[in-house]
Amino acid sequence: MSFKIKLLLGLTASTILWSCSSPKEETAKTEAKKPNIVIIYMDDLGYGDLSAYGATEISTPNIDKLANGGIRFTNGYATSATCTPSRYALLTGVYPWRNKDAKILPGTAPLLISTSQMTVPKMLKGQGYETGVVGKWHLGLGNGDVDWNEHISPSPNEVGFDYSYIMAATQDRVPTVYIENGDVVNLDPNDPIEVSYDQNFEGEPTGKDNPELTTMKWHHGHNNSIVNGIPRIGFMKGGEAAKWSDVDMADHFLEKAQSYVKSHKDRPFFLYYAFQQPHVPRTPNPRFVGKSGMGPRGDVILEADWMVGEFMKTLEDEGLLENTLIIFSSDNGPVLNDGYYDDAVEKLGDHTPAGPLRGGKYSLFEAGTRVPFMVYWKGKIQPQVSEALVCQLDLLSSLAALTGSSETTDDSQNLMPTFLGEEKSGRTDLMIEATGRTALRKGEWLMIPPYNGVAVIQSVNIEIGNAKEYQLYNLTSDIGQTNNLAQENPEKLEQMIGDYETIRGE
Ligand code: NG6
Ligand code: CA
Repeated sequence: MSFKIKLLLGLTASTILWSCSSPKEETAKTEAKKPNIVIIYMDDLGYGDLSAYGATEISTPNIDKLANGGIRFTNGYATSATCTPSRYALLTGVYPWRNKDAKILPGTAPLLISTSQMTVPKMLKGQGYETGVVGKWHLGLGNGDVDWNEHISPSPNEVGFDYSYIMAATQDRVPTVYIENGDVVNLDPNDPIEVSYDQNFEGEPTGKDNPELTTMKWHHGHNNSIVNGIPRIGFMKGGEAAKWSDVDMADHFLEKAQSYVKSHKDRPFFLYYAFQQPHVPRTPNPRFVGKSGMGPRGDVILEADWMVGEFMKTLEDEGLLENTLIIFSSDNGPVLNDGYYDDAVEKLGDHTPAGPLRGGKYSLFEAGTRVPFMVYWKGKIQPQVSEALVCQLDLLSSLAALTGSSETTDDSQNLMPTFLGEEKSGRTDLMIEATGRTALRKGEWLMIPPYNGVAVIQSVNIEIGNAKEYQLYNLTSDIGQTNNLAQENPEKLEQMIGDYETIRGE
């Protein structure tokens, strides 16, 4: 190369560098100041399931580090007592009862979030973030007619996530495969996948007809296709090579979450890391089997705790801990027998998954929606316990405020100062939801309107909050909701009914 050309190239390069690098560097600097954001989301973890929340029969040292080194909320809520609606609210900042389809979805349901809707990852993308989801999705995929052998769209990638590595619905629902950016992982084109929630495929065994092929016994529901010895909800045929290994699922998601962090450490990133534990089927890896003495439910809580520790180590090793805001919570409260015989009831011992709360998953009583909720940011948040009323619904507006976006919704409140521990108060009220029913929390009061239907779902043995009369509880003096004050306190009840109707728009 001649000197002249070299000079020219050099000049051009330096001109480009000089002229472009300056504003670029500026952007990089501003972006570097923006913290990474991680939401660690458990599935069916109860208010009393962590030692940081008072559990004495189980020890969760890694999750406790987040709780004790950050803010531990004692009035932190999912919007709902089941998965899909809570996840919908978490990601969109919209109350799930505003969307009639926000209920537990089958694996074949269409995408619940509209591609034109604002979401946490979309908002963060607008603020310069890379966005990823790893783990349980359960918000539907496609437009209702998914061909699992083709590229699936819309998927998380069309509602704000640059990267997605997910299971479609739940661990107990087909299809039992991983999906990366809309494509089933390890799919053999010669062995196409077929999925139906209506009828079985000819000649395929089911949990109902072929109990001899199962290694985990179903108790209610869960008697359709058998995968890895576990009978599931829904029918599936083919896709043998793509089927996940249940006992390796937690390790698999951990590895994906860790590599996401490592490959995005130079950008502000948002990672929604959605664990599958301790939802059924509980399938601890062999190295956790028997560790809790409580059967698989306890074992997978220990497994999840270990995963959180490993994930935190990755953030630390990559030098990201001081610049990463971590939110930890659960999508709904605890359940013991949720459809399989897995010793959750038999080996519970003195453990109280709901802590002092009444009810559990599916319930309008507190244990349905009040969940572990903590926010951790090393060096930034002073460790403390907060009694402020906060909800996962508020993350959209709060994270927007944190990152310089003005996005908000009617339902999602900017509680960033509360999440950072700079402010003691939270929401004044919150409408909670359980299997389509709603109840109002306001201040220290909770009002449940009358609902028809069973008081207890017998199969899971949980009181779900139905009663013929109004229920009014003072949660400060009666956290266990044993004393219905509706009759004694007609004025309060009247006010609560009025507020309830205003919020519901009735
Ligand atoms: C229920 C399932 C339960 C669980 C739940 C969803 C039966 C009888 N029960 O319908 O096992 O899968 O749906 O849980 O099928 S959630 O945490 O994803 O909302
Ligand atoms: Ca759940």
